[in-house]
Amino acid sequence: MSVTLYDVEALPGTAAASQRARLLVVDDQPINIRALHEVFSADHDVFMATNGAQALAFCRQTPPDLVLLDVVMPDMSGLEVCRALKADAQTESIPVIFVTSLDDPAEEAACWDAGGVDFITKPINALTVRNRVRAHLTLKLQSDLLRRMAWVDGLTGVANRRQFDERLEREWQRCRRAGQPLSASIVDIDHFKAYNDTYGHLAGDDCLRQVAAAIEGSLARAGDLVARTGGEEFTCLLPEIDLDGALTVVENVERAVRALGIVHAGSELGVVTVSIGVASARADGESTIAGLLTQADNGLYRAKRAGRARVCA
Ligand code: GH3
Ligand code: MG
Ligand code: MG
Ligand code: MG
Repeated sequence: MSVTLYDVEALPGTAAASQRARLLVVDDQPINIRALHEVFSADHDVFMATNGAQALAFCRQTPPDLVLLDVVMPDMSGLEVCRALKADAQTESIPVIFVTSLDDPAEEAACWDAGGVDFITKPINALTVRNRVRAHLTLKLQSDLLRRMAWVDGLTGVANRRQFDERLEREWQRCRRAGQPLSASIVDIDHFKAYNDTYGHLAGDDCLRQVAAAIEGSLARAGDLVARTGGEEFTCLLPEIDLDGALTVVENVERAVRALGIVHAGSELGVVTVSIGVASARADGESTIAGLLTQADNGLYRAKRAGRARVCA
């Protein structure tokens, strides 16, 4: 059996471990920060924080690729900082290496328990710390890459079916708890088989990318999601919005795709268009996720029947 290892450096958009990474050094003693800065500044962008609050704020705003974290600090210990990073979905995947002068086994155990990936003692040995950091950066980049391959549609860059299913379940539960509606819409490119037949499969792929970007660009709110859920079919998830609101959003989607002006001789309007079905539900005892999607699909069917390039609820 042969195993294919993906070459991280060969993949577009992926920073390799040999490329500059963003490291955050957290220590209350400037002299310790300086020592690590000296080790890494030639190869990486080194950022500094002298207390826990600063470190957490930095990680939430602009997550670094790795954190080198002191344990003993006056206001908030490194252990607390690490636990806070691991408890937040936004920062949990940032690897934390503890750098400490503590050499007590119980203290070391506490660092591992807090979620650190490594433990380095001071005074630091430049060769050791450089290679440990390199190893953890490589692991981090590889796991980021795997996550991206598992969750993102390779052709268009929007979410894939797996991410969509996972988010749908989560949003359904969240909207149910909040007593909020959840809307969904299915967007299907009109006469796309004819487009491929006339302009070729490569042009078809390019069209899919443009349509995906147009849909994504029309969804304004941070919680909205578009996923490629079929060959030339996209599903939008619109949390906390009722049918009227969802109709407004997807009418914009329909117009945005048409406005791309992608010539399509075999289409009613002479350009690539989409048909959209939309539905909304309250996640209470009566309704189900499957019911919501079936309703959206019925709307899509009606939009096709009514002449395409339109939205139907
Ligand atoms: P309708 O207006 O009724 O939706 O007609 P349609 O031709 O769009 O629908 P149909 O389901 O008959 O054809 C879908 C086409 O989408 C067929 C298939 O070749 C094409 N397609 C699916 N996935 C891809 C892809 O990844 N790239 C390209 N270029 N074409 C794709
Ligand atoms: Mg300290
Ligand atoms: Mg289709
Ligand atoms: Mg179609």
